Amino acid sequence: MQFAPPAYIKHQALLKWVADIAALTKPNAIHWVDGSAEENEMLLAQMEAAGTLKKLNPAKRRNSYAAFSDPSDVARVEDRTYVCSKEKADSGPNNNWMAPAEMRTTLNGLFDGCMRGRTMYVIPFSMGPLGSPIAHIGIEITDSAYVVASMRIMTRMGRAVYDVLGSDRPFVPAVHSVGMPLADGQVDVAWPCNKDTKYIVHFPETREIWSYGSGYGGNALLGKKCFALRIASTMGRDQGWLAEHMLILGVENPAGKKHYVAAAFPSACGKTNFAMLIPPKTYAGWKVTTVGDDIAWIKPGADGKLYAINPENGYFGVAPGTSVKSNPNAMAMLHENVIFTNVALTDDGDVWWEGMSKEVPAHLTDWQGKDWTPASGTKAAHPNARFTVSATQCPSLDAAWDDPAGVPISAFIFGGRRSSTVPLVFEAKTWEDGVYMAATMGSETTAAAVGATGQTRRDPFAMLPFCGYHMGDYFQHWLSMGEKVKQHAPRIFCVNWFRVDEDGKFIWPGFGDNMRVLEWMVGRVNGQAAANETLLGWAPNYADLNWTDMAEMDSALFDKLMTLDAETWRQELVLHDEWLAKLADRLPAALAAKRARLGKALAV
Ligand code: SAT
Ligand code: MN
Repeated sequence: MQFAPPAYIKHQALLKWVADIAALTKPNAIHWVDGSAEENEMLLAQMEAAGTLKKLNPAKRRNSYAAFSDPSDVARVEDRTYVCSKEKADSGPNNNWMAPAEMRTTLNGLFDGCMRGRTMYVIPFSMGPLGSPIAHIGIEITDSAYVVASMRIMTRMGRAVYDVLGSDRPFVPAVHSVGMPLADGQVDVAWPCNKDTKYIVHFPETREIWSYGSGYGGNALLGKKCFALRIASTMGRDQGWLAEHMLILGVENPAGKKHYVAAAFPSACGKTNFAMLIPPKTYAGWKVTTVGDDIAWIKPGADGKLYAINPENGYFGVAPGTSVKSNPNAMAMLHENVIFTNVALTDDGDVWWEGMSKEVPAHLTDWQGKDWTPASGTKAAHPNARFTVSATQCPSLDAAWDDPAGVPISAFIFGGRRSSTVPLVFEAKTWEDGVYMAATMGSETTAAAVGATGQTRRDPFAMLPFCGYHMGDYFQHWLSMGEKVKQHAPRIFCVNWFRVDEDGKFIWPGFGDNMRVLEWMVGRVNGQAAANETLLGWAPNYADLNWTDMAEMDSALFDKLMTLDAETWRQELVLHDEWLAKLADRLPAALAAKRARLGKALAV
C-alpha cells in the first residue's frame, strides 16, 4: 500500500499519526479526502454501485440518496460507549469506564488489520466556522465512504482545514472502523458493520476518539456527539467554555429587536422542529431563524456576554414525524442533496416515513427492503430514521449562523419529555435555581438510543449520554460559568411540551404554537412580560400569553398544563434524591442547598 500524502499537508505529527493508524489497520489504500465536488460524486457513484446508496427519483428528490443500515446498527449504543479518563472517578457514574491501558490493549487488538480489503479515508474537518476562535479541528480516519459523504454535509470538511492546521496546530484525532475486514475475494455487504462487537471510546486527557463496529450516526460521524459534545465538554471545562446539546435560534419582533436563545432537549424530542419554528399567523412581522439544531459551543466574549456557535454544518434530523405541519422548513430543505437513512421508499422512487403525510401510501418498500402495506402492522421507516442535509438548504437559516464570533445568548431553555409533573413553562429565579432544575431534569426515553423507549430517566441538561466527565463536576462548571458572566448570565427557562390528559393525548399542540411560549420568555428577558411566583420559579398566568387564534386553549386547559401539584412534587423530589445520591461525591453544595429549600417549601 502506498502512503503518499498530498504535498499541501505540512503537519508532521498528523502524518505520523495517519501512518501509524495505517500500519495498525492495514487498509488496501489511503484516500486523503479533499472535500471537492468531484470527489463527492465519485464516492456517491461508488456507493450506488456497491448497493450502499439507492439513488432517489431525481424528479422527486434531486441528487438525493437513501441508505439502509444493518438492522443491528440503527442508533447510538450507549452501553458500548466509554469515557476512559485516567481516574475512574473523573468519568463519573454517568459514563462507562475502563482503565485507559486496558482499553488501548482491547482497541489495538480490534483495530489490528480491521481495514483489510478496504480504503482508509482521512477526513479533515472543522467544528465551527473555519478559523473561528470558538472552533476546533478534527481529523477522522474511517473505512466507510458513507461516513465521508455524511461528514461533508455535517462539518466544514476538506482541504482548507489543513491551511488552518498549519504545521503544528492541535487537532482531535478520531479513528473509526466499521469493524468488518474483507478477506481476499470476499464480497462486501451494502452496510458493513460488526454485529457482535462495538466500542465508542473517548480518551478525554489526550482528546482522542476511537469507534469500532458501527457505521451509524453518532457512533460513526465522530465530529458530532463524540467530539462536539463528549470531548468538547472536557475542553470547555478546562478552558472556561460550554459544549452543550442545544439548538440555537433567533427571535425577532416586528420592531426589529432580536434575541438568541439556546435550548436543550434530549435526542429525538423535537429540537430540529423548534429550531425551525414558523410562528402562527397572529405573529405577523415576527421572525424565527435557525443557527443550529443540535449542538452549541458557548464562550464568554470580550463584553462579558455568552456567545454561541453551531459547530455543525448540517442537520442529522429524525425523519419520522417530520411533515409540512410539524416542520415546513425542514420539508422544504429536503428536496435535493439529501442522504436519507432507514426511511421507506415509495414505488415512484421517493421517500416516506410515519407522520410525513395523512394518507399512508398503499404500497412501500420498508427500511429493511421488504414489501410493505398499511396492513403490515410494522413501521415502514425505522423510528430513528434520519435525513442528512446541509444547513445552507434551511429556509430559516439565520444570517449570522456562520459568524465566527457567534451570536449573543439571552436565554437558555431546558425541556424534557414528561407526560406529567412538569408545567408547560417557568423561569428559574436565579442562575443557581436554573442549574438545579436542569440538573434534575427527567425525560421519557426515545428511539435515538438502543434500549427501551418511554421510561423516565434523569437526563440532566439533556447531556447524560454526552457529558465527557463526572456530571457533578459539570454542574459545578455551570455554576462557575454563571459566576463568571455575572449580570450577563442568560435567563434560564424550563419547558415541557409533552404533558398529556386523562386519555393520554398531548394537551399542548407544540410546533408553531411554541412561539407563544417563546414570546413570553423574550418578554421576560426584556422586563415586559408578567409572571406569577410559584414553587419552581416565575410562571405565566393565562393572561400573560397571547391566545389569538387559539380559542381551544381556555384558562381551565391552561391550568392543566401548568399544574404544579405538591404531592406529585414530593414524589418527584424522591426521584431527584435518588439521582443526586449517585453524584454525591461531587455534588456542588449550592445544588444540595437548593434541594433542601425545595424540600422545606414542600414540607418534606
Ligand atoms: O447520536 S446521533 O447523532 O446518532 C442522534 C442523536 O442521538 O441525536
Ligand atoms: Mn442530539
